[in-house]
Amino acid sequence: MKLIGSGTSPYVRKVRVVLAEKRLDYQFVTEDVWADTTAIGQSNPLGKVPCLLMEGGDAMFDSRVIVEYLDTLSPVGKLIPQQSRERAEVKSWEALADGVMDAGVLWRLEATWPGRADGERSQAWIDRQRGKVEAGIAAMAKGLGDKPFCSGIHPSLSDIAVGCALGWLGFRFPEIDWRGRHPNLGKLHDKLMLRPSFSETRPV
Ligand SMILES: N[C@@H](CCC(=O)N[C@@H](CS)C(=O)NCC(=O)O)C(=O)O
Repeated sequence: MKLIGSGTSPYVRKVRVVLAEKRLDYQFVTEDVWADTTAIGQSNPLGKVPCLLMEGGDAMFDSRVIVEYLDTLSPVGKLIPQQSRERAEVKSWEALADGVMDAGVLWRLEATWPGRADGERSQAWIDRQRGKVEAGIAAMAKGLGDKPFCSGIHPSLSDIAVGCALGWLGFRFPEIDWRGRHPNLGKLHDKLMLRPSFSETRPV
């Protein structure tokens, strides 16, 4: 398998962490989807990473589809439970963490995307997305409470998705003090960073 991605994308990191936790071999192919010359459209018509190229060349996206597929490939370290209720809980955590990243990406693009002239940037839109990021962080902190992991008693895709969202916020928006405001999220993130899957994929 080949994973097309970048070292900064939190969605790509989520897939890389899952690949590492599942001990699955793959080749990492970096692609700058923002470059005029990007070839990502040949694999993903949406022009986004992550994109998984399977043996035979078929392409799979997006990150939620990929991680769900990867979890079925090996019984090692099951990350998404089979039982419907528990499964929905983990997928909800992933939706929350991905939603924080989605809003953060929209915020960042509105503020920095070179294709938009300064006069075209909307502070109201930035504030709207920032509100979602802040509300999402608060919801993650409340949902985690004083539990060791987001759902269940073992690390799962919930923790991976939350860890990737927090790591990316720290990378792109260091001014957001989620760690100071929510020590439980800081504790979870520190614990995840002890795992090679996380420490070896920190955003660069
Ligand atoms: N929902 C997608 C989001 C992927 C995404 O937005 N990736 C960004 C990189 S962080 C991207 O490739 N953006 C390029 C673009 O929007 O043109 C997923 O979970 O994979």
